[in-house]
Amino acid sequence: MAREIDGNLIATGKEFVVVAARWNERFGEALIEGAVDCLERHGARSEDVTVVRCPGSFELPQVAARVSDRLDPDAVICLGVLIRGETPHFDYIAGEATSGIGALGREGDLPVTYGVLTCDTMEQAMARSGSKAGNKGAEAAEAAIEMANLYESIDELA
Ligand code: RBF
Repeated sequence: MAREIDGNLIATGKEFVVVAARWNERFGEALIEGAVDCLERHGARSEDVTVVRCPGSFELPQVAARVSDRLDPDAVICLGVLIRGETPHFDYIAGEATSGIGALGREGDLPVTYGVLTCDTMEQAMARSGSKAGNKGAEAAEAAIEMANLYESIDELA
């Protein structure tokens, strides 16, 4: 039978850094709350979870790279809220944040997960950062737990 590996959702004993952009703060704080709550419910100790706030989503990859290097956690979770305005900035910033976070995950040693909302309206931002229709911060945190355990399982096989 084929060997199968995957990552479990046990966060006990693991360290996480949540990097969060300050823009659209009301929704951003709800994403942070969702992420931290998810990590702790899965067993992470509160002293093993660090929240780092940066100016905006454009800066997420820069700060995520820095904390990966200096704090060496088991995974980094990036959170931000972009709401489409009248300017093309939305697309530029969303593109930079998305490709920068992806590149860091590929090129660095750690899992880096993506909880950046790209919304047309405030209503969408509310729905994606709430507790009823789902909280994308919690989803990104859950992915980070799974990825941290998956990397551990892969390393054990190596
Ligand atoms: N950052 C966000 O995280 N979400 C936004 O919706 C957002 N909108 C912006 C719109 C404009 C026109 C500009 C110039 C910046 C915006 N930023 C936003 C901030 C950006 O990510 C970055 O922090 C700043 O441009 C400073 O480098």
